[in-house]
Parts: sequence; C-alpha cells; structure tokens
Amino acid sequence: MHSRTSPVTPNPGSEFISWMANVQARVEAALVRLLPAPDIVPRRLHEAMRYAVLGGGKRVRPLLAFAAGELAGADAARVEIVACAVECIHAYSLVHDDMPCMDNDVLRRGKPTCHVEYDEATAMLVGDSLQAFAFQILSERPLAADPATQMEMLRMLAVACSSRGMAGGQAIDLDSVGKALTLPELEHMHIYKTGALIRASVALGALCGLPLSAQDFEHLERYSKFIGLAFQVVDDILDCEATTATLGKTAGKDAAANKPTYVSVLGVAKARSLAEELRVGAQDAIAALGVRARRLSELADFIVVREF
Ligand code: GRG
Repeated sequence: MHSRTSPVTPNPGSEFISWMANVQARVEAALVRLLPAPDIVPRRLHEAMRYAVLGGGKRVRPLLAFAAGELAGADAARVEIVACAVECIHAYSLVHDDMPCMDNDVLRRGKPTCHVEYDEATAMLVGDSLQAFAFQILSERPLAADPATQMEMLRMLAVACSSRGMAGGQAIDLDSVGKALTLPELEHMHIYKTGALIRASVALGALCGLPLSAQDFEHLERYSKFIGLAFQVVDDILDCEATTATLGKTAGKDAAANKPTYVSVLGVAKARSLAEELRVGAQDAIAALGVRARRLSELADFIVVREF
C-alpha cells in the first residue's frame, strides 16, 4: 500500500495486467450473453445496442466493481452482473454524449460513433434501452445479502445516473462551454459527470459481498471520490497530449470546443501534479483496508498512469 510519505512511480505488474485481462474478458462474455440477441426484433436496435457496448473500451467501471467485490468477499457471479450494468450505463452515456446535440463526435472506441454507424434516432433509443437494461439485469436476480441491500444498490445507481449525478454533470458541462470555470467549479461538475458512476461502480461491487463496517465503507467512498476526479484530470491531459489513434476518439476535442478542462484551468504540468495528488489521496483512503484492497490500489495507479 502506498502512502503520502512513500511516493512511488506506479508500474502495473504483470500479475495485475493479467487480472485486468481476465475481468475484461469475463465482462465481455457476460455482455455478449446478456444483451438482447441481434436476431430478436427490433433487430436494428438490438444490433446497435451491441455495437455500442461490445468489443471496446477499457472497462474501468467493471474493473472497479470487481476490485471492490473482492474486498468484500463477494461472489464473482453477482459482481459480474453489477459490472455489466455499470458498463451499459457508461456505454449509454457515451452514445448520447457523442450525438450532434451534445459533443457531436464521429469516432468512439476506434470506430464510428453509434449515430454515425446507425442514425440519430437509433442512437437515442440505444441509450434509452441500455439504461433500462442495466436496471433490468440488476433487479431480476439476487445480488446482495438481503433484498433491502439490493434495493439500496438500485437506488444508488439511479441517483448516479440522475440530474443529481451523471446527467446533471453533463448539463453543467453543456452550460459551461466558452466559460472560464474556477477549479472548484470544475471539480463540482466532474464529481457528478464522471465521478458519480465511478463511485456507484465501487459501491455496488462492494454491496454484492459481506456487509462492510460503516468505517470501511467510508474509506471506500473517499477512495472513489479521489479516483473519480483523477480519472477526469487524466482524461483531460490525454485529450490534449495523446493522439486520436491511441485514444480511439477524437483528440483535442475539448480545446476545439472551447470547454473548460483541468488543462485549460491549470496547464498540463499542474494538472499532472493534481492527478498524482489524487492518486496518493486514493491510496491513503484505502490504506487501512490492507491487502484486501490490493486491486483497488492497483487500479488507482492504473487510472493515473494509463496512456489511453
Ligand atoms: C447516461 C445518465 C446519462 C446521461 C446522459 C451524455 C450524458 C448524459 C452524460 C455524459 C457523461 C460522460 C460521457 C462522461 C464522460 C466520462 C468519460 C471520461 C468517458 C470516457 O470513459 P473511458 O475512458 O471510456 O472509461 P472507455 O471507452 O474506455 O470505456
């Protein structure tokens, strides 16, 4: 476990890389199995849903759910459903975010965006259907120790998607184009836009397992808040420093759209320092959880050192 007094240069080990690959493959297989088959009517919508979800993305939110599930000794078959649900919500947000009425982008995960490959009406329905599908799979089988906990999982995910979560953050984002936000204003926007689903992924993964003490759950929540912000700071840095080919989405989009970002507010060097501070904050938050939080610790490092 890393601490503020012993900074490290994170270097993901091969054992962690292989754990990530296993989780990613497991989630992909589960999504292939769970999503409506492309030959079921309405075929075009089901095909487009699969297009938006399958075969791409880092699967960071599912990885976080599995890491938190491991901390809580959860049954992996239960966490797998949570992982699929949060990934479907994430894919939904990307499909809608890319539409002409929002960010108007043509490339996502190295392929044409959903509305380009299909059409705008289909992309809108893909988003709507993926959100509903996420709640469907979370509610049709036991996932937690008791029904009340499962209800709480559903409530948490609903809030994370809502006007008090991701959709609200997106509204603030749309409203902030061309404006000079302060650092606290930027942080406020991303706590909702990017952070809400990341926090829900960790919490829902943990709630599949044995009940954690209130104190342990608080440690997890602090960790999630740090990595949610770190994820966005790094996303902003990569948007200005990485290539379109590496990212699989249009690089330089934020500056072109005159959007306030951590880079526009702080500059690259200070944004990098902030990402490192947030990484260390995340590590400190889970230090008391010991070796059980190993995967969460490795993921905090990965989120900050990733190159795409
Ligand atoms: C879906 C509730 C809901 C509302 C729609 C469009 C929208 C309102 C919200 C947009 C939220 C959004 C797109 C946030 C951006 C988060 C972000 C940094 C996305 C990139 O995530 P990665 O890097 O992507 O994990 P991959 O492709 O690896 O999965």
